[in-house]
Amino acid sequence: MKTKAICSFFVLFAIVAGIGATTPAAFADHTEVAIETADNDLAAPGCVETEVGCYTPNTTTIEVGGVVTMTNADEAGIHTFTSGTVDGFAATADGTFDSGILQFGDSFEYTADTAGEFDYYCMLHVWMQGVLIVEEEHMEEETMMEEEETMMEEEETMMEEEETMMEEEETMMEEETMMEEEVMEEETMMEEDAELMVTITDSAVEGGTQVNLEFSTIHVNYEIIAMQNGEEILKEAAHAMEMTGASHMINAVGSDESPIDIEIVSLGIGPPGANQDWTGPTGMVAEKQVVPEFGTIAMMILAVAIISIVAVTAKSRVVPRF
Ligand SMILES: [Cu+2]
Repeated sequence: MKTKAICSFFVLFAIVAGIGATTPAAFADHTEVAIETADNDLAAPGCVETEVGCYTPNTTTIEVGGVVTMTNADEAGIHTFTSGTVDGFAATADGTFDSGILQFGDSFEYTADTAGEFDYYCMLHVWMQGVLIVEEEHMEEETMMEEEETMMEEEETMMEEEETMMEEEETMMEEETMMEEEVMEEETMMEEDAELMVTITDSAVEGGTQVNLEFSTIHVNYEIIAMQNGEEILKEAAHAMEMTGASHMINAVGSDESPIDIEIVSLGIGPPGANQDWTGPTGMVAEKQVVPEFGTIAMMILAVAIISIVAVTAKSRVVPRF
């Protein structure tokens, strides 16, 4: 009998030692716990009221997934760890766990797979009562809460980003609208401009100045006024049948001292003579000051060309000698 007790004690020690050895200290509290029958007079009712209690510890907490090792450490008796409640002397097992009868030194392992608060008792001594509290794993809970927080933060960030994007989109749309409006304004202006654009070019021709006009549209009725030294040297009303339609001769040459100022005034767009049907803007379209730079060079080139032809002709003339 003594041998058996010693053996049992060794088994118990081995189990406890094994638990201690295999369990990291940080997780020892809740992933694996040990409950023993208390060192008390368990054979008599009322042990639960004593400071020592009936089970040690009397209330045990473990996390879900943890293993509870229930050991009968009472040399004097056999006991059980049976989940359920006791009303007076009537015990009701709830079936969560039941060690069955444990001899001294015997152990029963229960894996706490369900969260909750479980009363348990000894079937042989119903006054022996304890509580096993199985909590949701803190780590998991914390991790989940952290994950939830992270997700909420991410959601917030996403919402903020979405808001920012929407704001940016709105801004872009506003900008686009503004740009479109600007383009439309520009187009309108261009349309108005396009109705009456005139390009004025001039060239010195035969002691005078030829003014060429190129309109942006056909059928422009206009007046051309040329002024030099405060005198009106040309004033003509004309009609541009084609866009590239008109040239006017001025019997004067512009110079730095006496430039010619040319002014084109629109009288309206429409068939010549039908003044009442003319449309489009009227008034000044363009003005240009004619200075003789290009004209002078052209005249010089013309003069050089004429001289060259004469010279070549003279040289190449073959005079037969007899
Ligand atoms: Cu018992």
